[in-house]
Formats: sequence, structure tokens, C-alpha cells
Amino acid sequence: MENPRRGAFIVVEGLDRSGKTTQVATLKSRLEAEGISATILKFPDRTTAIGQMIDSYLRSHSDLDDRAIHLLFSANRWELATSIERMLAAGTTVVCDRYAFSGVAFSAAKGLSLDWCRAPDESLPAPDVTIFLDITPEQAQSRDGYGEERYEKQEVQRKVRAVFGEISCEFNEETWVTIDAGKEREEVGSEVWKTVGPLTSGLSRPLKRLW
Ligand code: DGP
Ligand code: NA
Ligand code: NA
Repeated sequence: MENPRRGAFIVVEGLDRSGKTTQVATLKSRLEAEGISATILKFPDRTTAIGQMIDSYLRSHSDLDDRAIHLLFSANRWELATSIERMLAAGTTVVCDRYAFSGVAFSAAKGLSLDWCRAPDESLPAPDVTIFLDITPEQAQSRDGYGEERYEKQEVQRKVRAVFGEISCEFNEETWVTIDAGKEREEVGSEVWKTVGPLTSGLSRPLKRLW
């Protein structure tokens, strides 16, 4: 008989150097150790044609109007929306390193309105849970590699963190989980697992859409 259960859609968000990439990789290993098929996606996906334009912008090799780059980031998510849906339907758990919440947070931090920022991501697949790895811009700055890209400045990160705070208020504690990412890596990992573990037996409820 066909398994009616779909995979869980998990998004991990945070400031730059909050440890997302490490936690996402740890989570994937943990899921696979439990026999659950899992895929990691990372946004921006710098491998596509649109992703290459984004990469060039982030490395300050090119400049773009704030709204134009916003729409490119969104288009980069839409490029993968159908494959996200397919993977979930096939029972694969999808773990996303950044998603539309970064899209809104980084652009709203530049002064664009929340409503304008949200519009292009409307009706993308909605995550079952968003895990926000919370770190202060001061803690982030002390981590390796900080400052290499365009947005890695205290002042920007402070504004981005404030917008993430605003966005989080629109969600309940089941769909938005904030974890103190200033803690030890293992401790953060076990908190991530506490959130994701209960979703791993598959979901029968339909996938929602943003927002
Ligand atoms: P990462 O590869 O995760 O380090 O992300 C690259 C940078 O791009 C990081 O500073 C966060 C930012 N970013 C990620 N997604 C978006 C988005 O949708 N819009 C904007 N404006 N910035 C984004
Ligand atoms: Na970064
Ligand atoms: Na990163």
C-alpha cells in the first residue's frame, strides 16, 4: 500500500556565523542514522544561473538595486520549489539552510517594507518548523571567517536580527523555535533534535504555503 505520509520540511535560519551549516549537516546525519531519508538544500543556491548573480553580489563583485537582488533571491527559491514538493511527497525530509525568512529579514533590514519583501515568496511551500539559531552579532563576529561577505557587518546583522524577531511573532511555538546558538555545538544539536525528532515519523497533514 502507498505510504500517505510525507517528509517534514525543516528550515534552519540565523544570522551569519550562527552555526547553521554545521547544525544542518549534523541533523542530516542524525536523521539518516534513524533510517530517515533526508536532503539538505541551501539558499541561496549559488550553482544556478540566478545563484551565480547572487554570489557575485554577495562577494561585492557586482552591485544591484535592493529590490532587484531581493527578487533574485526569491526567484532562486522558486527555482527549487517544485523539487522540494516532490521530495516531501516521496517521503524525504527536506532540511533547508536559510529560506524566505532570510529573504525578508535581510531586505527589510535595508529599509524595504515587510509587506513588499514578503510578496514574491507568497505561496512557496511553508516549512513545518523553522529553527532560528539565535546569536548576538557580537558573538557572531568573533567566529572564523566573519566579515568576508557583503552583509557581515555588526550594524547590518543587528537590524537583521531585529527583523527576525518581528517575523517570529507571527508564528506559534510549534512552527518557530528559537535556540540559543551561543551555546556549545553539541548542546545546540540536541536542542535541534528535540524539535525535529517528533516530526520524523512522517506527516499526514498537507503542506502549507507561505505566509
Ligand atoms: P549564506 O550562504 O547562508 O552565508 O548566505 C549568504 C548571505 O546572503 C548571508 O549574509 C545571508 C544573505 N541572504 C540569504 N538569503 C537571502 C535573501 O533571500 N535575501 C537577501 N537579501 N539576503 C539573503
Ligand atoms: Na554568510
Ligand atoms: Na552560512
